[in-house]
Amino acid sequence: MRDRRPLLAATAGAVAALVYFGSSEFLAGVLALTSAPLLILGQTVIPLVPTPLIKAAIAVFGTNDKLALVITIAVVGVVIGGIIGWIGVRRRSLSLVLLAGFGALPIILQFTAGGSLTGMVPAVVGVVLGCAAYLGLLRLAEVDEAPAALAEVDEAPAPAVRSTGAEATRILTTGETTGGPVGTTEAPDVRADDPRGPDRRLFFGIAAGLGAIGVAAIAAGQSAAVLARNAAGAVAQFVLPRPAASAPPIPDGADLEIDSLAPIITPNSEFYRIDTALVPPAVDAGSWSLRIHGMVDREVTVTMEELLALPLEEHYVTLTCVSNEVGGDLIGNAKWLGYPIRELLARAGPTSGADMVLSGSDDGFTASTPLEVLTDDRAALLAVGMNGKPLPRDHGFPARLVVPGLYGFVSATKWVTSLEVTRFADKQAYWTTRGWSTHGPVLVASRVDVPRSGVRVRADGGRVVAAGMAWAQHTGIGQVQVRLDEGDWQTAQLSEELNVDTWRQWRIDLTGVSSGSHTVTVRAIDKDGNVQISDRRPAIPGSATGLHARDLTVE
Ligand SMILES: Nc1nc2c(c(=O)[nH]1)N[C@H]1C(S)=C(S)[C@@H](COP(=O)(O)O)O[C@H]1N2
Ligand SMILES: [Mo]
Repeated sequence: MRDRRPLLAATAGAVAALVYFGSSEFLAGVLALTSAPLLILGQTVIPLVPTPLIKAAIAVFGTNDKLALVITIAVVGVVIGGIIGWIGVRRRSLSLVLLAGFGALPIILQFTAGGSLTGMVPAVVGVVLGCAAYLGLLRLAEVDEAPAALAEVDEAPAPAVRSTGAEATRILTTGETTGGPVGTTEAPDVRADDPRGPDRRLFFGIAAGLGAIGVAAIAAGQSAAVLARNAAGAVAQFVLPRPAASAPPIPDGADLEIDSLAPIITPNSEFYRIDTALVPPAVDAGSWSLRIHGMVDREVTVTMEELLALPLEEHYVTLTCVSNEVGGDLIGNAKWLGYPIRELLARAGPTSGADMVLSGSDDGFTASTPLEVLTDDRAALLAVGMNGKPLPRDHGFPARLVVPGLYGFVSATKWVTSLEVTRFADKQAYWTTRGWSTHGPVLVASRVDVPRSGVRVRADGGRVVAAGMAWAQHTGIGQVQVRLDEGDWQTAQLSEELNVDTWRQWRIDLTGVSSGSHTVTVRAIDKDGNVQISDRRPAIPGSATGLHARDLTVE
């Protein structure tokens, strides 16, 4: 008869991990604590993940990359739980020490990061319940185990131990691929070769039940956390003042209104989100303040009340991420309401020699922005409003920076709390220490939105409409050219410009298009005559280059 104890113990360990995550996530969610273990582990892992892997994850999971990370951590946790459980077949106390140790990891991480005592509650409860589930399940499984059998394994010669190990590895792999409660599939054959089957069935039933409760509790905890954040109501209760200077009205023809073409103004709910925070920080507007310090004549602190009383300005500015791939959608355009950073810096009086402002946020992110860009006449804003609404929490509530002409990673700090006037020679920002450039001017770029990829196009008498977006923030788009296959570059029609800081739409009627496969390629030229770079270059360190092309099949 095969020794089933490694399987049972590994199952108990895996279930213990689910009970641990489930109870702690649930408690953290319900108590609105930010110390949920999955969250803490995720936040710890993010900075350690190599940038290429982050990029790959974003490419695969898009904005669900954070959910993917949380699930990965939970799965790894369950596998570790299984291995620890299996160790417990022969070394019970070691397995308990390991279970408690892994369970306490988030507590230690949270504590070293200055967490509170109450913050420890979810993980401590999780450890206690997880260990209890493990011991309880083992007891249930071993009711019928003959103590002699245990001793036999303990004293087994090396080859026997190895085979036990191999068996457990096989089982863990099975558990991983089926993803579900390991026991449900194993139970029937356990019963077949074991006359004491019913107890085993009870064991697997309870294990599966506990595991399912654990998974449900994780989901409930995460939802409760989201609800609690939204119910905090800070964003809802925040009333934006009327702008002292409104944005000029949107000109006719600013939006060509073509199906599948990105709208000229991106709704807040569809605006791309990029940040290193697993959960957007919950910043209280009432206690928020911005500190301007460093190489300044006098340190200045601005509270929200003071900020809202200042003459705020509205500006359309297009924001892009440096990691945007050629043809990608990490770009959006919004009407921002805020106060010019230039005015705030003038209050503090930057001293000579300073050439950079290191903005910092509530979540530890930093960005290095050239001082001259923040002091010239462009609409670099400390923004509180986005498309007529307070900033959504994901986009930096209650205040963030928006700087025309620079990629977000060197300028658009969300949840901003400090501006340190300094020098590029002295300080480095978050992404710069990870291989990205120090300065991040936006390159002229364009993409094809229409026809959508994979769509068969009906050529209407040989005529096909192509359309897309083009941007060259703070210089402005001068021209967009399109070509069919290897043909000549043709000039596209442009939407009316909102201002030089925003993107524009383009459209073209391609004529004489034969049926079959074709490629539409686009390139933009800015108002200074800079032609979009056609050489393919990866995003690191200063944005991907290359021309966007779309294949289409004409019927
Ligand atoms: N605090 C904070 N601010 C941040 C980031 C971040 O990770 N943390 N990411 C930056 C990057 S890389 C970009 S592209 C923009 C994206 O802003 P959005 O999420 O509002 O689109 O925010 C910037 N501001
Ligand atoms: Mo970015």
